[in-house]
Amino acid sequence: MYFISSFDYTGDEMKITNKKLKNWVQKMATLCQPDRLVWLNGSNQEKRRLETEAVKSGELVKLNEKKWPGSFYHRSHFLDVARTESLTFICTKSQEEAGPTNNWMAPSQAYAKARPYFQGAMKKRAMYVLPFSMGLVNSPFAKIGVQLTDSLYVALNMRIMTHLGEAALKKLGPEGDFTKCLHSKANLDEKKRLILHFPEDNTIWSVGSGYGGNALLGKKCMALRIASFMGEKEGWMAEHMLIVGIEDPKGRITYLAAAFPSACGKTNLAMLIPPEIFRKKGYKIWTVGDDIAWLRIGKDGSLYAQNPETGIFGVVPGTNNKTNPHAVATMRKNTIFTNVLLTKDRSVWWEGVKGPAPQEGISWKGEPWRPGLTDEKGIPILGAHPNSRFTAPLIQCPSFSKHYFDTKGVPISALIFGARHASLSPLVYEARDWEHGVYVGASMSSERTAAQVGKLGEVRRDPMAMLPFCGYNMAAYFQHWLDIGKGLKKPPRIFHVNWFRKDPQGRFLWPGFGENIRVLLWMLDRLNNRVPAKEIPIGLIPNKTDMNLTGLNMSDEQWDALFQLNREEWLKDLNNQKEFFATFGRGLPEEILGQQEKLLQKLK
Ligand code: GTP
Ligand code: SPV
Ligand code: MN
Repeated sequence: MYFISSFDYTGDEMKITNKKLKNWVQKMATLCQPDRLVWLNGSNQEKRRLETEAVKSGELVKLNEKKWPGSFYHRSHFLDVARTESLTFICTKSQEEAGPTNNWMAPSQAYAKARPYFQGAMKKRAMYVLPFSMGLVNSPFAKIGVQLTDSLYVALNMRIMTHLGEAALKKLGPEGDFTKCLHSKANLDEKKRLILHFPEDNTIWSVGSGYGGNALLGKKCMALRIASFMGEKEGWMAEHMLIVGIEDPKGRITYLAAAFPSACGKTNLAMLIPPEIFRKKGYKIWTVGDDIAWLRIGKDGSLYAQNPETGIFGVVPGTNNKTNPHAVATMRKNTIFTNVLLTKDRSVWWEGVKGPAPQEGISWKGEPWRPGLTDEKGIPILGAHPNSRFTAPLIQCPSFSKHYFDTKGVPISALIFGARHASLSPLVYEARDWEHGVYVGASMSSERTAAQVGKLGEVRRDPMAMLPFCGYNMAAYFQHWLDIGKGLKKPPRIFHVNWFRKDPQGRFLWPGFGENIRVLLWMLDRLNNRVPAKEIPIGLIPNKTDMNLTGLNMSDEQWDALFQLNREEWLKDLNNQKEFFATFGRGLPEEILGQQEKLLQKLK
């Protein structure tokens, strides 16, 4: 048996009472052969020690303390800058369980394939043991995970993103079960990279990547893929959704949850600042979550949402004081920046930040950079990678909602699906009822962004923004949505939005960002039956007079351009939907096909 040195632990002695945990750690250490084990307790003292170590090893650069207090810079390997969906697998016993949208491998085959990659992968490295909770530790709905990793960068990110430390261990107790998350960056070889999920074993194995959703296993791997699998069995849902509260002038707060695909505006909507005319009236936005929502039916028959995370792992490019001032404020301190531009004075910069670019710097690729630099084809060389990110504590967000701490979650009045479409979908439309709303979500598509490896801009189907994150067969997932609706006394209304419609010149037709409040307020009016809506084949759209457009100077032509419905384009999309839905075979709920048929009739 491989010898494990005593705990490298500087705080109070941590008691590991859970036998399963001890045995598993021992077994994984035997496989990976680290030279030491470091159990994290989550203390501030420990944080400082790990940061110092990471700076010493070069994993982190300490940023200018005056400009970016408590903050660090990291560059991931230049071939490891986004989630790699083609290397991500759901490893259930039967392929049927994973469904046609997931890559699948049989568990035995997957373990056998990855084991050699982990074999001795942590030689001369530490193995950090990260006990964490997704969800407030004192919530009955929290789920415990333990991640083993050889990356200090990952450990420090997980510390921001999850309830990490002793409290999670205590909650686990001597008998509790946990998601076993094994991670090694190994040698960051793309050819030996695998992100494997074993929902039936409550286990995740990730090897060969050190970045984002591939490596921070509490996030997409556990809180979405594994959690969605658990949710289907236990009667709740794990969704790729922000959670936001809108406070009206009377002080009433209405909560909405919204699913947009990666890099399509969740973080931005979750913390938007209403334009002055709305602020003056007394409207306020409260942020509960920006990426993941766990939803369940409450005792009163309403839908409740909680954010299982503690931090934001947010897109940096394009973030500035005009587009998202609250994100700028959130990242002012205690933040880890990844793959942005590093300047000489140990500050950071990115495309789309306000103000002039620095005269020189080190790009996300680790190469010297200056403004105006182009490649041999004349294409500008970016300082920051389009999927560069900041990791910051959610509590630093000025609009952070104290109701984040409500252990049963916040009551949800409406759900929003959102897409990035240059033309297809209008600015906003409302589904006629829950079943139609489930169809609207199931038939979502969106243009691909830089958040995952693949062709930018390519439209792909992305049901409920969960295509890359659903841990089981999506046909069963659609059924689960329908079933949840039946269990709700008054199901939330469902809307669809598209902030990204473009004019023929390629300019966005809608100003977006803070102005999106106008669309949210129309939704509130709809919820409260204050305004009628106009029925079109795809659903219900606003009358121009029913949306507050004060200060936008919007002409009727502009409004029409935002809502115009191109039947040809929709019929084409319906064909594409049909092909997609056909891949599910007979498992697909008939309601989905029924709704699709209804739409076809209306379009004709
Ligand atoms: P993930 O963290 O990948 O799940 O993404 P997200 O959905 O949280 O996306 P985020 O809010 O970070 O936005 C991604 C990109 O969309 C950024 O470049 C934003 O500037 C841009 N964006 C967000 N909201 C709007 C909007 O209302 N209009 C326009 N035009 N762009 C927006
Ligand atoms: C996304 O891609 O949807 C993200 C970033 O939120 S990652 O954590 O890399 O998945
Ligand atoms: Mn996301």
